[in-house]
Amino acid sequence: MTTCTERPEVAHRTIEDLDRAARRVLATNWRQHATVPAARLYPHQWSWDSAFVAIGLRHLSPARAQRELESLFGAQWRDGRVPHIVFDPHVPADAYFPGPSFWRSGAVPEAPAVPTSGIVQPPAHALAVWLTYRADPATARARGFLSRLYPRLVEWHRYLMTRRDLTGSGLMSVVHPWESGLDNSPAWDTPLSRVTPVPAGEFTRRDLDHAAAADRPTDTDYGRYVRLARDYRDAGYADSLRVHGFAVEDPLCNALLAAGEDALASMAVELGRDPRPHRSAAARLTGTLTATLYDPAAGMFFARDAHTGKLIRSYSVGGLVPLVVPGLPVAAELIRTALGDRFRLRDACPLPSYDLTAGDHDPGRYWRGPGWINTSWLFWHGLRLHGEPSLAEDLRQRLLDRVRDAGFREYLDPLTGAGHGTDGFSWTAALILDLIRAP
Ligand code: 2M8
Repeated sequence: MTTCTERPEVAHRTIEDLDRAARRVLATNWRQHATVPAARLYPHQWSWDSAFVAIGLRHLSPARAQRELESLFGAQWRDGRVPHIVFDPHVPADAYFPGPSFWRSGAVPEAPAVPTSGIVQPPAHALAVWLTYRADPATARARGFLSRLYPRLVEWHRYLMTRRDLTGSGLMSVVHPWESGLDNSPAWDTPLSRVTPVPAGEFTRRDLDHAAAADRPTDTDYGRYVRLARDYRDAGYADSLRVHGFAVEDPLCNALLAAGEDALASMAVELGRDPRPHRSAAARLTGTLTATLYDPAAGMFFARDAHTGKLIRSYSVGGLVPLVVPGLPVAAELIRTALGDRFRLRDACPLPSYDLTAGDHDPGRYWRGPGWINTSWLFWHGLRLHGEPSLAEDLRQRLLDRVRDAGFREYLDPLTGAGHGTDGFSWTAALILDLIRAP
């Protein structure tokens, strides 16, 4: 039986009510040194969630935002990877699946003492570190925030740009749908269809104790997720196309990497170091991303299957996220696509995770249709970056209205605004705090 224990709060009447309630969510989800995405569904620290949380927290407590990122990078592996989950040893072992006993990071020489997963998530961290630093440079300097985080970010990006360049194209690959952040996106259906699912009886899902089954991935999806993670683990987390049944060059991750190199250039200047290697990495990534994953006829970025070399022509919100890249040569085309029928930027809100016109668009099921605040925030950031202040302001207002009505849900029906997934979701609260304070 499915029980939904994390229910929506009442609608918030004013912006002040919304602000207060968002702070409450972040206070409830804070665990001494980091924020969990949601108290019951996700009771550990997640990688890109912490980046978004810091972007909001920097307005409440710059020092706490810095600690959020420092604690994540405290669990960085010696090979440079930043794990997608840092497990809290005080949380019962069966609170989340797959937990530490599945990933067995303790058996890997490169892993830290604290138990972690062995996969990664989208590299939103350099952008978050830079925004967090900028919120209060004096406190950051006093705490040595940038000088400690900068070399760790450099190692993180080096891991992605070298060990994860599985095809030699100059782009990084994700090797598990969980690494993409957009777990059950329809864009992954074709490459995933080659993966044999582990039978459902061989593992116990915990997510369905806290969220409706109709809002979550299916058992078959989970069977494939388990197979891929198990294969990677059993290969000692080695990065080679031979190990990975699933590998895609994804526009969202590569765009965040390019934007992150741009942020690293600014950090280097601040620290009196040479920004040029970061500027050239950003330019190279932007060029390769556009030359390889952009389809001019569609006005859209698509992921590329690393095994077949073919573009996956599925309209996922991940294909709009390259708008975060400074100097993106196809920004105007991408905005036009967002304004069209597939994403309806002017009235659907949050930005749908998947093509509204597709026959298999599902407005309530996770990354197969609902709108999410983080990808909408990234697009909003990109609109401001590319000289579209009025579209950005319109999106910001509608995001605030939606969350005022639905509460801090994980994702929302982009047409009706109905909330789905867990309530009390950290990045929804954090990014709303940031949107409220947008200059
Ligand atoms: C979701 O993914 C986790 C696995 O990492 C899960 O379903 O258990 C995704 O929405 C992901 O993007 C997010 O970081 C994570 C925690 O909020 O939940």
